[in-house]
Order: sequence, then C-alpha cells, then structure tokens
Amino acid sequence: MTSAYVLNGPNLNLLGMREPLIYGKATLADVEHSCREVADELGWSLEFRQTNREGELVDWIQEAGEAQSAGEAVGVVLNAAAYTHTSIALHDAIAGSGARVIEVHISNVHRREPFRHLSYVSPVAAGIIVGLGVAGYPLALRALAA
Ligand code: CA2
Repeated sequence: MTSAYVLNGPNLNLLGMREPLIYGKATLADVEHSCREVADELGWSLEFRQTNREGELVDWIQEAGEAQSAGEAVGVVLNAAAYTHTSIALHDAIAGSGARVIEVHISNVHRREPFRHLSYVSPVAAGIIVGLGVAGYPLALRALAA
C-alpha cells in the first residue's frame, strides 16, 4: 500500500497541553486522527511520527525519499517546528533525498517574531501551508494527492 509520511519536530508532543492561544486545543493525537481519516479515504497507509531530535527527522526524510523513489510513498507533510528556522541539515536532507515535502505550520509564523520568518525548509518544499491551525495537516495530505 502506498504510504504518506507526516513528520513532526520538537515540542509538538506538547500540542494541546500548553500555549492554546497560539496553537489551539487539539492534541497531536487529534492531529493524527484527522490525518488517518484522510489517508484512509485516499487509500494510503500513514507514517505519523514526532521527534525532538534533528537527526531523527533527517533519517525519516531520507527514508521517505527512498520510499518515494521506489514508488511506495507519495511524500511528506512536515512540521519541523523550531528546526524549520535553524536546520541546514533538514534543508539538505529534503534536497538530497528528493522527498516531496509540504511544509506545515499551525501558527502564522509571519505574524510572529522575526526569527520565525526564515525557513530553511521553504526553498525545498513543494508547497507551504501556514497559519490555518491543525486543519493545515489534512489539507497538506490532500495536496500530496493532487
Ligand atoms: O506554528 C507551528 O506549527 C510551528 O512550527 C510550531 C513550532 C514553532 O517553533 C514554529 O516557529 C512554528 C513550535 C512547536 C512547539 O509546539 C508547542 C505546542 C504547545 C506547547 C508548547 C510548544
């Protein structure tokens, strides 16, 4: 079965538990549930993961790129969280693996602190969904189907 990856970066395990004014009340388990509904509808299996470690995200991007090259995956929905703004390693992993990535941010990073305005992911992303809350995740999965 074709798979889709949804990869989440540091601190997103806290979603719904802190900072509800910025990130809303949904938990990461809620996000996974909404992604599974869309994946089921599209006939895909879902690899939904979260890590606080930059290198683990790099490993997963490479894995997704290899699966995509083998025709076994459609791409990646990536919320790299704070690594978005710091990680050349992630940028290189996306570019080097050829993984098709839709970048997602729950909050509108452009309305926030200037250090959130730079993304190392955006130049190698196929598309970007920002500021639509957790609704951005299933929308990004649908974009992978298009
Ligand atoms: O808006 C987003 O989705 C972000 O990727 C979230 C990151 C932030 O560093 C990016 O600039 C924008 C932060 C994820 C941490 O999530 C938390 C959720 C609840 C409580 C604490 C952190």
